[in-house]
Amino acid sequence: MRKIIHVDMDAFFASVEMRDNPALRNVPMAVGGSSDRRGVLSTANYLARKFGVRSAMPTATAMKLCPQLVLVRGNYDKYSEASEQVHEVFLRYTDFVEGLSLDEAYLDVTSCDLFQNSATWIAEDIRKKIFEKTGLTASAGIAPNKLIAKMASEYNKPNGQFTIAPWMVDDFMKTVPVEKIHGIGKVTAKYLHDLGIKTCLDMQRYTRSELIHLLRKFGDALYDYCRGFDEREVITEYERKSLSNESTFDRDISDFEEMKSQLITMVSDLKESLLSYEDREIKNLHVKIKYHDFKQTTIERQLPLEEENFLLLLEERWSQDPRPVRLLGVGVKFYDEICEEYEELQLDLLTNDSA
Ligand code: TTP
Ligand code: MG
Repeated sequence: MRKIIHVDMDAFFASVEMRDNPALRNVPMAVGGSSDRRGVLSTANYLARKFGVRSAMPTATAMKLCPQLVLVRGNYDKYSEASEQVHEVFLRYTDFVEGLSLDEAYLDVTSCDLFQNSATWIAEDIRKKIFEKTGLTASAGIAPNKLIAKMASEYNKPNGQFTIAPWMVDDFMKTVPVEKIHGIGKVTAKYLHDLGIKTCLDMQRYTRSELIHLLRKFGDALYDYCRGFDEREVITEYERKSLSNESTFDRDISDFEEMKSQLITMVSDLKESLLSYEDREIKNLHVKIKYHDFKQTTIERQLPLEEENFLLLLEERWSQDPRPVRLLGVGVKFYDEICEEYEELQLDLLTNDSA
């Protein structure tokens, strides 16, 4: 049985701004683009959320809900710096850290021998150390797997944590609405609701093959997920979804032969890096071209990992727009079965919806 902690920073972008400007601390505020330029919000502090203000909401809508809302322009460098500091804290506890976004990560602390291996205490300590280092609060979910840990981190937000021990999983899952399962977006949720599947308990009444019939490969995963069963490992940075190699040239290159020879060197470096990923199946190859005017284009295709295939992609794309090039990139995407199937499914459902 694993011990997984999901950590999620509270109102992340907004909290960074509040930390750095005391005048923002006791007012409803949000980070985002202004309403006259059709901006949307990245996030809002908890005071603003009381008015119904939310992430991804058009700023104009938010201003109607909360006219006194103070709007702050984002400062991505600051968020990124805070994110790095938080990541450094994680690495004091375990090497098995999977960052999901700037403010969110899974940690596998199964083998962490601090605090008598109590994941609950470890999480308390992580949150304390994050606060000491960054002045920001985080919430955490502690559970036997990623699926449940992510749900649990929302329970006592902000600045709280919640543990779901293995013996609590069965009862807990029965009450969970299906849209809380990671990967079930709005479209799939509506599809399931229309079938009368609202909670995980509703879903548990379906057999594995029925769910596969309804939702293909994702249905197979859901059969397990709705029972709180999730074997996915914490995937470290090292085991990511793609690997690429790119270089910006000292001067723009217009000669195709020169581009080819640069590309050959880059492919050989890429192949060398790929030796550490031998167990991953490659889904496709891509070539990226950035022109002298910074316009860029990427071409990707399912082809065997051969130098000549990268050259083929380069030739095909560059010949469509043969201008001087300032950067070339080559890379591969790894196959991630469940995600792939899920993307296809979302598309299908969307298409069916509009039909
Ligand atoms: P979230 O963790 O979803 O939100 P949050 O940290 O602001 O609030 P919560 O306390 O509920 O976790 O996202 C993290 C950051 O990512 C958020 O601060 C801003 C950014 N973000 C966007 O820019 N656009 C979006 O639509 C969302 C959801 C987040
Ligand atoms: Mg957050």
